[in-house]
Amino acid sequence: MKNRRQFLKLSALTGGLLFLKNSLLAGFAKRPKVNVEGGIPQPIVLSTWNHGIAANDAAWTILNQGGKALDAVEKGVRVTESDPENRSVGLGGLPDRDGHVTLDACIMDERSRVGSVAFLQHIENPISVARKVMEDTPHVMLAGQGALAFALDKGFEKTNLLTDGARKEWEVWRKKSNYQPVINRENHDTIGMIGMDAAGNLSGACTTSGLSYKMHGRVGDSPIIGAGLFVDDEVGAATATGMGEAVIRIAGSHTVVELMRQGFSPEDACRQAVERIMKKHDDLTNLQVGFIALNKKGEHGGYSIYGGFNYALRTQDFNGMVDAKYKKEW
Ligand code: SD4
Repeated sequence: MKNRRQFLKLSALTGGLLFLKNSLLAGFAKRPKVNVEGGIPQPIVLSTWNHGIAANDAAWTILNQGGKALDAVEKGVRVTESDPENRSVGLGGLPDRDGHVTLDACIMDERSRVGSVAFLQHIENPISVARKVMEDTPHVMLAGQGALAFALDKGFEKTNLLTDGARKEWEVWRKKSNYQPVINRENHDTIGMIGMDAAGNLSGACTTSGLSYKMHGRVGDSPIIGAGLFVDDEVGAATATGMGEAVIRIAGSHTVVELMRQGFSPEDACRQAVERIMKKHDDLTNLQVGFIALNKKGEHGGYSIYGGFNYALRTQDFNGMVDAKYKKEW
């Protein structure tokens, strides 16, 4: 008993020192640091859909070694971006209606630094370009040709992102379609990843090839800070998947974080954002939207309009999928 008390005291002391160091380092001396397990931050990472398992593995390798959440989320989602079998992110993503693969991505850290790229072509890992925008420019967002020129200038390689598989699917669509882009109901969507590191810092990343067969030039929620992703290190982090147009209309991820600030649990915050979207749409046919969220205590949750949405979770004790709650059956 005595030993346990000593251990707890020591843990509290170590946690306190860590807290002080990080606060000073980040320049936010008054920022509250609330974490699980006796005041010691516990790393955690969660990401949308089944492909999040492999992405979380990469992120976990960093978090488990005491690395930064920012590095973890970037490295994590790169796995999905580089997976040619994934039809809605990076390489192998389905193209727009004219056959061009165009990518959107953004990243945000515990100091509310942000970087984003939209309508970017020919670059396999847009999330890393977004990070470069954040770190190497005075701007937040680069789009289209300018984003591509910036990426090439930074040494990213020009790549053909339209794989044979994706091209064949697009050709089939083109033959039978009257231009009706429909959100993918299967478990292979945009990846949004949010995580907390051992210093208790939160970061997030979101990356996608967007709505398949969209109009050329269309940009969704995923590169828009506050819509596809939002992190406030005082409160929590959230990210979105599904129909970006609907997410943007309520500034979805920012809404989820603000609801957590008001005291709602991550799941309740996601549910309220989903309900707000539902209220603003008369026709919910094919309108799938899902959010996941994480707060500073390490609590997490997800919620979607339609069932079938899940998220991959990795902590010290758990590595697997969690089914999100939802409003409706397909
Ligand atoms: C978008 N939210 O571009 C993304 C796409 C997505 O499942 O999540 N698809 O609207």
